[in-house]
Amino acid sequence: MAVAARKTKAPAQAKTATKGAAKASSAKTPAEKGAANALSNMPAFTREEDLHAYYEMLLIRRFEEKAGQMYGMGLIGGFCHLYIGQEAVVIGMQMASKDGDQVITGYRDHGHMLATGMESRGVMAELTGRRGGYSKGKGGSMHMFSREKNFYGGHGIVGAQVSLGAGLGFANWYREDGRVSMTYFGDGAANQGQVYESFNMAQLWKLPVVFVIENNRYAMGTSVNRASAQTDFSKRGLSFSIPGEQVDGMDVRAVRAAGERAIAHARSGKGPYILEMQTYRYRGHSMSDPAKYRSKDEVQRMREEHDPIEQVRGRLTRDFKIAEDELKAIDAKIREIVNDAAEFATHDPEPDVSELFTDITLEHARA
Ligand SMILES: Cc1ncc(C[n+]2csc(CCOP(=O)(O)OP(=O)(O)O)c2C)c(N)n1
Ligand SMILES: [Mg+2]
Repeated sequence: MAVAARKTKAPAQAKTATKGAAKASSAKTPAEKGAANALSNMPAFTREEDLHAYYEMLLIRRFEEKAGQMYGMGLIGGFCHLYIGQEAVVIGMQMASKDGDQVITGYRDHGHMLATGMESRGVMAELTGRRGGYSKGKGGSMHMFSREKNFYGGHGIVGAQVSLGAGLGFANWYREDGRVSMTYFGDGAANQGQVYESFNMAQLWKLPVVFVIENNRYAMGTSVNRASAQTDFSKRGLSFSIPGEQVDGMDVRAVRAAGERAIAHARSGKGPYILEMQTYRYRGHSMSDPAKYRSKDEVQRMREEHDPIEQVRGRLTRDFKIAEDELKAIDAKIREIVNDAAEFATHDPEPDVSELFTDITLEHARA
């Protein structure tokens, strides 16, 4: 009933949608875009904003490097998908968002958790299956949540988070609380059927959702060109008149600028918005992937020419004259946080056996 009543209030947005889609058609490849960005009128960051972005992205990078090491040492079991290379996406989006906005993503989720302010200790201890972990050591890498930080997981089923993210948007719209659901998924997930059911409903009801497609060019070992009939993901909402943009996801400034446009659109009641973040993962799909489907040169080129952290570092030293020592101090502080998390995650006890019978549906059925 509330749905019908509120639906009539939502203004038609056909105009905005056509405009956004038309813009997307002229998009360039990430490499071209990276080069163009250097010359174009990219909205500049202040010194403080660049320092903030640097700190936040480096925290994710160092955390993930440590997680990779700990996996190698046998301290982390199961699957472990690292976010190295993609840091600018979630950090730029967080810089564009407001307190209360929600984040939901797939299994490549450690960066999103840290970006929402979840503690390194709790995330690392969950990876090692210890009781101080966010899911008491019972969920692992793909199953962490924090209602306090508005992080809604952590989902191992490809595409599942898209419908759930639309659901978060529905709750926001129903409660009229002004929040926006930022729903992240990959280029591979973008080919899932439920994504389009979610797009349809989100646009029909003008739900405040930003669909962030992290196009890192591969879905496990399959390149985007082999798996997708339409590789311009900003156009994936055309049938539903959802506007979309392609964004240089390696440049945190481009991400924040696009994030601000998309979030403003969603928050103002105009409905969902799609952002295709053109990004790249440096590591394999998961820790068990030797990544033989791509050349070492390709990875090396992305690292050397487009690294999101190096871009900010360059601006800090060149434009803001930040001394090397100051950057080293930031790095040292981050290493301390990450080492502390690793130490905690190594020595915290495993959950008690009795925990096998808590947090399960049966518990509530009995009560
Ligand atoms: C429904 C479902 N199908 C298949 C899988 C196996 N699987 C796990 S990750 C993945 C690839 C997804 O790639 P993408 O969406 O591009 O995300 P990325 O790993 O690149 O971040 C697949 C097929 C799964 N987990 N769930
Ligand atoms: Mg992918």
